[in-house]
Amino acid sequence: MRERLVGIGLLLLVTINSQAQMLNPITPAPVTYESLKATGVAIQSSTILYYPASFAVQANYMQQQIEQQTGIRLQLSAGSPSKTLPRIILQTDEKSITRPEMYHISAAGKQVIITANDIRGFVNATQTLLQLLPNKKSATATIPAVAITDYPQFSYRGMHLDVVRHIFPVSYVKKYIDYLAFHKFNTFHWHLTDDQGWRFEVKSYPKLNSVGSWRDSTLIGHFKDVPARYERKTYGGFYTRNEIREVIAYAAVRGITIIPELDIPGHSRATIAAYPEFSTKPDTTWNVASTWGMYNRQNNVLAPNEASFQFLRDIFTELAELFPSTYIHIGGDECSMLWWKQDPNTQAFMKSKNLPSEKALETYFIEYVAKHLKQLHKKSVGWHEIAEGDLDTTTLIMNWSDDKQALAVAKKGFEIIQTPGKPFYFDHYQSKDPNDSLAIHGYNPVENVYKYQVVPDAVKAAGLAHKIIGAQANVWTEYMAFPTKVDYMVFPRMTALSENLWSQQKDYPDFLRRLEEEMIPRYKSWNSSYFQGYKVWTRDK
Ligand code: TNX
Repeated sequence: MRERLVGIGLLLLVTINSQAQMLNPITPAPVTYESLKATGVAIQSSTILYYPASFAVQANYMQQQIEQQTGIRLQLSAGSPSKTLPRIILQTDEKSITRPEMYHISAAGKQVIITANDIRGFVNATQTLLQLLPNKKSATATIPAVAITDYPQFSYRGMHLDVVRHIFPVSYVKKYIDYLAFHKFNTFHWHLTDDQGWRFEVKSYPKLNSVGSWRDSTLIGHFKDVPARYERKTYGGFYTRNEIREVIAYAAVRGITIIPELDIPGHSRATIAAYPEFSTKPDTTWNVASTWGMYNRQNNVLAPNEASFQFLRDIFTELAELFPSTYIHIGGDECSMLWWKQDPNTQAFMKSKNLPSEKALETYFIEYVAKHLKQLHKKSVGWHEIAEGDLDTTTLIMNWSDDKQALAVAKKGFEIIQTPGKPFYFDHYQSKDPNDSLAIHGYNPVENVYKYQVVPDAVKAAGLAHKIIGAQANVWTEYMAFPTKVDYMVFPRMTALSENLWSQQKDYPDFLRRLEEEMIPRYKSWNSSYFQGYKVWTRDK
């Protein structure tokens, strides 16, 4: 009898609770979100934020972010919490925090407790806290009574940015990193070199900057337009070593790893413009490319000679010294075989090394650099074209093709980051409106990004699901000349991707509700020119 009464009591409680229940406002959706039957925690400038000394940087970050959003500057204290209320306590706990990047928030009455064990855990909790707080300035603000437990589905959650086809100011690169942190991504893939320019300051080969960082003109319109039109104006630039250090430090506070990419042995036109001796025709004066879609159209490959290999050792050493990331991206995509086929010296080199094909020569280049990086205690990442030959399977593979390719690479033993052109290329259109702003081609609406299955069925069926460690979207900037255009192309797709990668439970209608109610106002407060037609341009159109 007593048990039955308790049962009824519980039922009542649940009903009352669900009446008072606040729908989850957080994106990406947390693992558990429980709205508590209690009063929320009102914070103001006298509220103290207590933190463990080892997470001082993240406590500062949290203080700064809350102030930026609400105008309330919390007091910081590294000491053990006094009895003064209200208070926010950051703490670590080996028992309840069982995995990387995990956090727990409980807020009720006069106290918020945030538990995490690593930098990313506290950074992730900060983003959730920001979404619990009102997005406006006031003297006091209330954090609703909640209990949240949260951790990511995939360990690699990345966004890429091509700063070659167009370069963006350091201030925007930082803003982009803020976008990533807000969406609980953990990796920024910085595409620093390509045919159209060299974008980081180098000590050992100064002409990479004085020559390779600049092009004399830039294509106007689509690269397939006939006739092609150009803006005849010098365009370019590069990030100084100090600027790069500044960006790395900025990202580190936010738990974001930066993987820099230096794309070889193709996509090297800017390199051979600066140093023709690394090309298959050393007597040629090459220009830095001013058009896009170079594959098989213009010579842009490194030649396999001693000068080139010395260059690769030096330049990757510089890169590895500058960037703390364990992983360095060495490119390897779209390497045209044509120029190697036509060059007698390259053919002689292949013969001397017993390389049966140009494809094998490409693998030779990649292996050469991967081995060098290993000596520098770095690991390599490359586009899926490199997953051939005897390449060491510690190299991480980014698959920009389809599910079949993912399966083939997984079968070879590699770990994979999924970046399929469909739907994770954010340089593709997100509408079929003929008046939409110029993009590369294709149709990748936000719904496709949300619903794409990162681990394809075929990979699961082969028992290789564990080989897929996560995914990323790529932002190639041929048709994005300004930050406003980048914002337009990435939002709301970046938000959809973040939930696809973070959350186990997906619910598209609920995502759209949060997008409308919570995220669009955020985009606006970031002054972001997001794509507005996301509800019209769905998967079926
Ligand atoms: C292919 S996919 C590229 C980029 C282009 C992009 C345009 C890959 C690794 N390389 O160089 O910018 O297509 O969508």
